Amino acid sequence: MKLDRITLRQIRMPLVHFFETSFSRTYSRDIVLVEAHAGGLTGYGEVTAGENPFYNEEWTGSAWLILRDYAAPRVLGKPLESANDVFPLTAHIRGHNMARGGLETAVWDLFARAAGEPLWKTIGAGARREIPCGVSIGIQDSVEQLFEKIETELAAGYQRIKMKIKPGWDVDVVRRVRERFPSIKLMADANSAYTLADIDHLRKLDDFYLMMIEQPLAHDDIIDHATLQARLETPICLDECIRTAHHAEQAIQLRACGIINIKLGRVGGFREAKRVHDLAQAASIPVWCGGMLEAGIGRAHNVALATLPNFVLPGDVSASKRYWKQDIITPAVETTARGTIELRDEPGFGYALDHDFIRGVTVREESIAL
Ligand code: OSB
Ligand code: MG
Repeated sequence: MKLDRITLRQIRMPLVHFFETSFSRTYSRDIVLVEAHAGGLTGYGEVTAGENPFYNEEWTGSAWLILRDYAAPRVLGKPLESANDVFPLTAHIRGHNMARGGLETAVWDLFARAAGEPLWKTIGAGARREIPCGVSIGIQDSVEQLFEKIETELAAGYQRIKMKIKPGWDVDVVRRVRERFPSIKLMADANSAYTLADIDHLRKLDDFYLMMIEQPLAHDDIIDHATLQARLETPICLDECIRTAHHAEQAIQLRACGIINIKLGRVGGFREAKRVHDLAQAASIPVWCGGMLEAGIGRAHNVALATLPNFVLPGDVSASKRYWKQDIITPAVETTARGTIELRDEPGFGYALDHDFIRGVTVREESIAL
């Protein structure tokens, strides 16, 4: 197969509720969608970069330029035996994994559609028919608001609660949540808000039998996490700093974490995500699928990924309606009363695109052709 055209489309959609992490508060998303065209067929990908370079170095604007000027020209017209060939074609680009991943995942979807099979099958997954779901709840204006959100999500059936923490919204808030909800599966995500100077403070979180503490230290550090893990009972889960399978290897070797959050964009797509998955599985490190406030395409890709066998913990992949008044796919992604998302068997990522709606939320569009 050869791609004859790649279309980039930036959509803008307000979130139903703002989402606050230790690095910023987001009210509205600007998302780059990638369409990979070959011989009349189209595959769809979604870039998971945020609106600002605060989670990692990428943002909507950088992803657009990397895709247009570097990634698309390297893949267009090249003979592709399988979607596995895309990752190496863009590997000369340093970093920018989310931009590269937007195109890579579109080509996986394209190959699935060409084969008339669901994406989960094309990527070699499908170890379960439904994926266990948790939710990620942002920093709120008050602890009462946080309690309310947790109540709502538990009532909806979600299997675990992740709460965002930052200095000033951490030990005391976690203590109150734990007192109020003594038996829920609970975890905290710091998005790199601490340093080793905070070891004694972070150790206080050991009192609350959290499932894990996600990315407490620097976004680009593995070694300090190993130092911290040796002093913490609670397992550390790495997110930001696992950008390649090699990073996963090093983190495992150094005992920097007990758990890994895998995000498709952060590692550049399905090929590298599967390598991280396989390495973690071989080392008995469980993984789960992270989220980046995706619209429907990215969400559906996450569902497919999370059916690989070692995705044994509930992830951050949840129902479309938690994010969007209307999603770009139909039906919207929904959860069962048991807090799962069921796998679909349609060719490709499994949902239909709402093209009219997508056109209505598009703020720019550009095609790169041979
Ligand atoms: O660290 O997992 C994170 C959202 C944006 C950037 C980083 C993160 C998150 C989330 C939200 O936690 C997960 C989701 O609900 O999509
Ligand atoms: Mg995280």
